[in-house]
Amino acid sequence: MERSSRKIAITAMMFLILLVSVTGNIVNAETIPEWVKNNALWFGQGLISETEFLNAIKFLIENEVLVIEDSERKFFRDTDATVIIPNGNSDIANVGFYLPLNLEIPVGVTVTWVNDDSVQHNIQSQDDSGKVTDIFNSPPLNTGDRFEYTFDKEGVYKYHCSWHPWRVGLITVN
Ligand SMILES: [Cu+2]
Repeated sequence: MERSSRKIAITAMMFLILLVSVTGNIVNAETIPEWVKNNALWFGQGLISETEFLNAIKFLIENEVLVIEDSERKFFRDTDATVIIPNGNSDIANVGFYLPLNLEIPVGVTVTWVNDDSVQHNIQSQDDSGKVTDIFNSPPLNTGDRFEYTFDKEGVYKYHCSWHPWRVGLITVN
């Protein structure tokens, strides 16, 4: 009897894990409280309802015993990146490098350049010799203007501003 109820409990726990893996990936599974284990056991024995069993799972998620990766949120977090054109960027004597100077991103990320400088700039993709290429080319960007480009291929992309060509930045797409 003891052995068969344990077998049922294992089945219930496997169901729990399956349920979670359908919803998302388990990133972190910490100690499961005794009462939740009991709930799984009782559910397997038909002593508690499905609702009570699901409430136990809900408890694990709400208290971050089971951490589910929110693929939706991950999507938003990983698909945006920003490069700031800082104030003073136009002056060759200044430190005003792009922030960050080398942005590393995974494939599929949309990069937004933001002009925080008091003067106009643009963003032009360039080849290794500094010649403008047609991969991404922004119009003139006034203070506060933004320019977006989505990187769909791996590689190291260099860019500069055609009015201040000594300002070269890098986007590394892995
Ligand atoms: Cu410029």
